[in-house]
Amino acid sequence: MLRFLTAGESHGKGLVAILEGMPAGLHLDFDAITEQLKRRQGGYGRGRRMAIESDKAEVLSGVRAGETLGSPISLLIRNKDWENWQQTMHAEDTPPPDATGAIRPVVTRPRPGHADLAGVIKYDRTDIRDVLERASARETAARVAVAAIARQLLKKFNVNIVSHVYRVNGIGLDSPLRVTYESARDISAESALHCADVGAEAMMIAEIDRCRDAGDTAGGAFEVIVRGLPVGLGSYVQWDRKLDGRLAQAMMSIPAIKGVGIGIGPKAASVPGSQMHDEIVPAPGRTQPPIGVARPTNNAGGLEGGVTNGEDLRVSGFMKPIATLMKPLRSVDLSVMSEAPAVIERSDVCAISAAAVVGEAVVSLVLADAFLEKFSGDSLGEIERNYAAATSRLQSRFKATKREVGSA
Ligand code: EPS
Repeated sequence: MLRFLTAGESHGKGLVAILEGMPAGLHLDFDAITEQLKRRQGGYGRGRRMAIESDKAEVLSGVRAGETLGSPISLLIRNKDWENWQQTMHAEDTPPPDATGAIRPVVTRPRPGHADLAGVIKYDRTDIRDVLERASARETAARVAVAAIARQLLKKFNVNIVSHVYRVNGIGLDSPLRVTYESARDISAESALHCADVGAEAMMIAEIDRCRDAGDTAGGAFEVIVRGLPVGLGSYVQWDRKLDGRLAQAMMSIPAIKGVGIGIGPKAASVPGSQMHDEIVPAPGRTQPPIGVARPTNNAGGLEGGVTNGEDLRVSGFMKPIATLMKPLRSVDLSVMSEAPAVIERSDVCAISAAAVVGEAVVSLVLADAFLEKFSGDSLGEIERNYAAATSRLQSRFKATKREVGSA
């Protein structure tokens, strides 16, 4: 079982994560972890915080001389912004004598759409800062870091994960299925929004500008596409083993994600069966995976019965607009219980590009877990042997079927 926990406040010393269940013997590419963290920080519409940070994960345990040991891998991402917050965010009773930064006032006016109100009531706090610091999407940096390790395991088995942003508010492409794996893979790292369609991207950027000028915020939609998955990850035999359910839980745990789609997604409710289901045709030469059949369409998004079926996995995420508005919505000042505008915290206008990178991350973690379930082993070598045995079993099975059909 692959599992992880994260900790850390947005303006505390840093974020930490522990990843357990990675096999021993995986050679880690540290630059690839930094690369994923950098991708998460980018995208048109991000706020000033991202100009302060240049996220990098220090590996504290579980790796020796570049190779995983099978023991828990712990990571630390330091917050550069900590030096501006020590007087406000110190863990000690009183700020240490050398504490830097300003003393910030207590936050008492909850933002509609953020965890502020529910959080202060649930945890019985008076300062909303005690809630927003952990509810902040800054936490996703820790998930991206552990997922960067999970995706290195998947890559060893030729599983590749890409994403694309296809909508900002109501503007953009009507369906993510119009974008191929190849065109999502080939989007430049420098692209402003990581959209596969340059014309649509220009309109989406204009929408973000419009929102910024109006003191408003934007949400959007993205899709994660995974190529190279073996058939048979997940299972239909029990509710909590269905891979679509596991992916949905992971995607919905990303801050501000309000909906998840697999393949055609919610549109599945609006088309007849003849237009929904992906016909099965013979493909005797197919090697990736070697199952002897193919699908001309992929509305199912690579999953049937909660099990991977050999087609690209396609998972989309729908993000609500950021909850901090520069032209704030009505709220209540909880210190005096009278109407007041919601607090304005530094924030992003739109974080859809970052959400897409986080989407890739959570999908990687679910898939690595399901992969280890199927081909389990304590070392990479053991997993490789299990994987090779399963592949050769498929090859011989579908070769045999072809011969039988031919001789009939
Ligand atoms: C974020 C860090 C935060 C925000 C954003 C995401 O930094 P700060 O609060 O210092 O500006 O930019 O968080 C939110 C939008 C939110 O609502 O919490 C990050 O690292 O992704």
